[in-house]
Amino acid sequence: STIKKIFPIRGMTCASCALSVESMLQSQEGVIQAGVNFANSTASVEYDPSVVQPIAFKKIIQSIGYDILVEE
Ligand code: 9UX
Repeated sequence: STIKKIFPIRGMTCASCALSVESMLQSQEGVIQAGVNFANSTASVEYDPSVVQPIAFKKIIQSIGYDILVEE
C-alpha cells in the first residue's frame, strides 16, 4: 500500500523551480506520484514506504539546491 503526504519545500523562487522539484521527486524509486504547488511551497508525494522513506527525498532535493522538510 502507499502513503500520500504533504511536505514543505524551501528555496523555490519561480514556477520553473517547482517543475524541477516535481520531476526530481517523480524520478525517485518508490514514488508513485508527486506534485509541487509553487504558490503554497509544498509537495504532495504518494510513495510506497516499503521502497523509500522521506529522508531520501531530502537528499535528492538538496542535490538540486532546494530543501524539503521531512519529519524524522
Ligand atoms: Mo529560475 Mo526558479 O533559475 O529558480 S528555476 S528562479
